Amino acid sequence: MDLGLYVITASIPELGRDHYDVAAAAIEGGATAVQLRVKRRSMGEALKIANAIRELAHEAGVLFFVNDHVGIAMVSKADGLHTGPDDIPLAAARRMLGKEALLGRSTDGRPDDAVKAVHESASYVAVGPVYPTASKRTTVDKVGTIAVTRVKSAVRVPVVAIGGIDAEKVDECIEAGADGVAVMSAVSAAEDMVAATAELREALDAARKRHRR
Ligand code: TZP
Ligand code: MG
Repeated sequence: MDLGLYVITASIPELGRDHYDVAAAAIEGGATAVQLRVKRRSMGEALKIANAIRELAHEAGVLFFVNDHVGIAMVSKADGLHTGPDDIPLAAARRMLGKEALLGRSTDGRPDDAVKAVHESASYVAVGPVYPTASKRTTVDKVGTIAVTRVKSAVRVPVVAIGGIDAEKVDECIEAGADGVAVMSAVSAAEDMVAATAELREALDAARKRHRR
């Protein structure tokens, strides 16, 4: 499971971009995982988008995750589901999706929460927002890379840093112990999404080399 460069989709109508366009560019640019994060669509529409992204991702050997919607993850044959504390409980998602499914959990960096998520069968945990972000309303402004380090030393599953990350911040996230970085606006709002993904990938590869990951 390579969660090194994990791109989360967004729909940006002003830029003429929808979830599929973001995922396609991310896959072309070198993402190792993509997540469909739809918040305001009919389930029928979300499923169509999920199927299209899954096909593209799997052709390229890229992991495909669905945010929130366990049914969409199941029917689209996603590799996994990503949830937060207000979504379906991990144990229920595990029962529905089976033992092979990759289950991701958002945490705000408290090691106890991450440990609990792993006990409840999370396959990886996301920690954030590491830096301030406008992409999600969060209870804390930022948790910093120190939260990544703390969580990493508390769990054995991969830890993904998220929130306000761009190519320049990749190195410090990896140095802090992250197995990967998750980005939304750094790709979806970039003028050239493929180039932005490639730049993030280059930063990831260099950071992994530098910190021997
Ligand atoms: N969870 C914590 S921060 C965040 C999510 C989904 C938003 C990440 O978006 P960006 O644009 O990369 O800061
Ligand atoms: Mg959620």
